[in-house]
Amino acid sequence: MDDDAKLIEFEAKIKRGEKIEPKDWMPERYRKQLIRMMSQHAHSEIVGMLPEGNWITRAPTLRRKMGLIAKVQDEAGHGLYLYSATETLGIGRDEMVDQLLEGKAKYSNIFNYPSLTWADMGVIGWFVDGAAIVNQTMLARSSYGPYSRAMLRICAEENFHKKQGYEIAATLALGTQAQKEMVQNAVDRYWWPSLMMFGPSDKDSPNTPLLMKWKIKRKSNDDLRQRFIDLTIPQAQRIDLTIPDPDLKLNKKTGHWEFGKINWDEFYEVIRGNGPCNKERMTARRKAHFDGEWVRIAAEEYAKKRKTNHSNNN
Ligand code: FAQ
Repeated sequence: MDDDAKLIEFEAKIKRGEKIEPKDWMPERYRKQLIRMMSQHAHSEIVGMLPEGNWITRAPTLRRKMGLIAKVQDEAGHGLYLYSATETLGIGRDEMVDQLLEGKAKYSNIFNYPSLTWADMGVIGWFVDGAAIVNQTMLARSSYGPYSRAMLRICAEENFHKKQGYEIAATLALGTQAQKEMVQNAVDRYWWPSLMMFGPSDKDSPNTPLLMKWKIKRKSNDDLRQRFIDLTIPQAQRIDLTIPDPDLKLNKKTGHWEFGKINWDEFYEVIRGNGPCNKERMTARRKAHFDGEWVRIAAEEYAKKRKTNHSNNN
């Protein structure tokens, strides 16, 4: 079969709702788009451990500390599934990690904001994991088999994270005046950057048309953002917290919440590397990589030794 015929078969397969698997033929642009998106996603999970990791030693109770440790560990696991899934596309993990450490790779805008108080642990779980679930439930139906399967497992874990976050936020919101002010302040700081997590508006999103054509993405950035807003506002109302948007209005005809203008200049500044914490995050990642060198060497030596023992025994 020539490439044109292969492309027709590839697109027919996607149309029939079948998954594309690593050994199947795929157009180079499909492979490249997946590597771009999945590696960014893997990096986001790993960098995303930093704002919350920062609070493990200061969690207010043992129960909260255990929950937070488990959450941060889950995010590391998500990074590992995603790096492994991306490796099925023919790129090495070392190469992806180098791209991140050299500042050539993107990761989610949201992790370049500081986590200033314990309330941020609640609001990050509620908003950031909440946004991730909305996005990733859609990606669990992605046309690429390894990505969609990784998403199923990740979404199950993110659901716990979101519940844990909302429970922290609700506890503070129903607590003392100082606790209520602390959680409202976290909501004020995290609301708009959380909306930006879904990416630019559809009209300014260069990757969406191709991603949707090949069913890597099943819904557009704006549609997912709207779904997140519609789900989250009643949750905020239930615990008497105010969303910092004076233009929010329920459109009774459509059933959707209309919202104010997103500051896209801020978004582009953050993803260009000029957000409040970009430099701090990359310095922390580089240090962790450098400090972990001996572990990588030991693991490689151990793997080599096991291989030699195995071949000697056979
Ligand atoms: N941040 O054409 P589009 C999590 C870039 S996981 C940074 O619309 P696309 C779990 C985009 O890369 C969060 N950059 O792009 C957790 C592109 O640049 P490029 C991560 C962004 O791919 C919780 C350019 O803008 N989730 O939080 C962002 O169609 C708590 C134009 O954009 C995923 O990665 C952004 N927010 O749509 C972990 C999900 N948005 O590459 C720890 C998978 C856009 O051409 C703690 N990814 N850009 O140079 C996706 O669903 C999509 O890639 C989007 C962007 C929706 C993020």
